[in-house]
Amino acid sequence: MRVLCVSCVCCVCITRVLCHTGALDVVSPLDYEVSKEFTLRIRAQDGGRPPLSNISGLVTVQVLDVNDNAPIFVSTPFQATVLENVPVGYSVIHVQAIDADSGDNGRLVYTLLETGAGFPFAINNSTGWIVVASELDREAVDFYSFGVEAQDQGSPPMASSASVSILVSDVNDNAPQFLRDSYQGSVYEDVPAFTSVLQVSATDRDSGLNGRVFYTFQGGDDGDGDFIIESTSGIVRTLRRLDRENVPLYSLRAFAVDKGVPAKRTPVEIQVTVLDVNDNPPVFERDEFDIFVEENSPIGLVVARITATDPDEGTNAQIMYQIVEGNIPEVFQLDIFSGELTALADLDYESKMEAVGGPSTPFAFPPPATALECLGGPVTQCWGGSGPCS
Ligand SMILES: *[C@@H]1O[C@H](CO)[C@@H](O)[C@H](O)[C@H]1NC(C)=O
Ligand SMILES: *[C@@H]1O[C@H](CO)[C@@H](O)[C@H](O)[C@H]1NC(C)=O
Ligand SMILES: *[C@@H]1O[C@H](CO)[C@@H](O)[C@H](O)[C@H]1NC(C)=O
Ligand SMILES: [Ca+2]
Ligand SMILES: [Ca+2]
Ligand SMILES: [Ca+2]
Ligand SMILES: [Ca+2]
Repeated sequence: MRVLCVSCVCCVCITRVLCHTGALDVVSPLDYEVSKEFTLRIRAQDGGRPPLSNISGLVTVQVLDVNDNAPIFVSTPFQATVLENVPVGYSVIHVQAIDADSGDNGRLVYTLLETGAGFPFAINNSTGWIVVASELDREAVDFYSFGVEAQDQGSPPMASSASVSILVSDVNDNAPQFLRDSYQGSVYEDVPAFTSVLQVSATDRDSGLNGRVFYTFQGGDDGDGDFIIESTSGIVRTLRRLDRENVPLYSLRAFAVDKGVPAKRTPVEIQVTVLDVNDNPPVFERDEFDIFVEENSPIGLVVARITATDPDEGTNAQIMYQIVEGNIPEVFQLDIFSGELTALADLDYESKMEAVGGPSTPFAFPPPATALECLGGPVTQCWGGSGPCS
């Protein structure tokens, strides 16, 4: 029996069945992603009269996948923000591509593009999760932009790429840093309150409030309240009158504090030297010196050493002695520097002495000066006696 014609009974219009030969041709494009399988019912008809046919023949056509779809990234571009202190391994962002193919033709492997050695992000090549691979530091790099590629495992493979940007956000991980290890300044003891002495300055590498610095003595040492520090400028000022004779040197301790939460603070040592002003007159040890000279003392003998002290410093404390009253005729000689009082003749005089503190000429130098009486009376009494007066 010869089959005259084989034709398609129940099928979509993708095939053509040729009569006589029964060859099955594809007449329109197949798409595995649309239909993976076709089931065709075939009619066979003979050339008899009447012709007999049989339509029970079933043909199943399996469409095989070929790699004809490239991966497609969804929701590009990818953007993420990550805190700079997240641990290594932290998942930052999921980049995902889809591939309509099946099997290896749709199995995607992700890689990062344009990333050199030491790049702080890595991608899980199967999931597409981008993770932190090494410690981040916003103060070094605060923004990353790179590419990511998804490649299927078809043959030949198809790939597509997308861009990823990651913003590294700040954490208060830097303490303020002073520009110098310590600060030194000096100020005269007589300056008015609120005189500026010096300025300290610190920087903070963080951003925003984490990097905004203010200054304070709180928790440090403000010289028992003798100094203040301006919180924004860092200028150290006197808060009241100083006294070098009381405190010649201040060792202060200030802090630079940022406004992060929690705040970071850095201490710094500040030395303030108080410079002397000639604000103290010399002071005699006593108001009165009673000097007794023995009977047969030779003329020219040092009968006393007058001493005064001056709490000031340097030339402000250099004392010169002079007799200001009562030495007429000249019976005493007072050494201007040593204060040695020498008798030049018989003693029967009231004398007045002055000690002048301060540099340059003792006479022209302005006060303070203290006059002191040296009483000659008792000396006269004792002149002829032996031993102290009674
Ligand atoms: C069609 O062919 C099948 C398989 O050879 C057979 O079993 C069946 O009886 C035939 N049908 C007719 C109507 O001849
Ligand atoms: C990628 O992610 C999968 C699923 O979470 C995990 O099993 C695998 O270990 C990861 N690969 C790497 C290299 O981390
Ligand atoms: C994916 O990553 C794993 C672990 O790093 C590696 O062993 C594997 O070879 C990678 N696969 C491809 C296709 O690169
Ligand atoms: Ca594919
Ligand atoms: Ca900081
Ligand atoms: Ca920081
Ligand atoms: Ca002084």
